[in-house]
Amino acid sequence: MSERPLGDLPRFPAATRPSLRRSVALTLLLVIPPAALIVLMAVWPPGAASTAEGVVRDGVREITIRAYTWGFSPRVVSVDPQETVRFLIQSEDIHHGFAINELGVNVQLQPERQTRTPAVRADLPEGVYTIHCSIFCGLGHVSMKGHLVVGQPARSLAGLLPWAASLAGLMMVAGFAALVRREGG
Ligand SMILES: [Cu+2]
Repeated sequence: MSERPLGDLPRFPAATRPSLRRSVALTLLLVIPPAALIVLMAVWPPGAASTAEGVVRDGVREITIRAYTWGFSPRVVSVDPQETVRFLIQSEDIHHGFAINELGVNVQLQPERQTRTPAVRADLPEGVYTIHCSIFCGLGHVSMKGHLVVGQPARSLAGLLPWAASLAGLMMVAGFAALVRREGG
């Protein structure tokens, strides 16, 4: 083996195969944990465990929510169809917004203060609606979201779409990274 002339050394395949195997392993290592996390979050939203109950006062259910950089707690709020609700939102830090387009709710939250929305009736078809921050509050602003669940909607495939898209995006980035590594060495 050590007697083999230099000219016989397999150059290209020997040089690329181990590095390809390494980059595939690295890619899997980088992709699997976040992908598992995305799938987990899609099928089992952690916020669902802490759905807000609220207190009924004069026929209006008052639901208390904390807003912070960058999220809402609880992340999921469930109401009954046609129920009248009011949100009491406490900003834990800076200016945020609290908006549910379908209910016509959009309030500004003052830093470290509680803001009450008007009482609104959940006159909506059963389903999942987005709660979002409506005031730009930095890097994570676009991800500052929650869900309003009206009634008991069946879990729809459409709800999984954003997660599937995230997963696809992650795979593309990983694939590209593997390709670059392969090209590079
Ligand atoms: Cu924001």
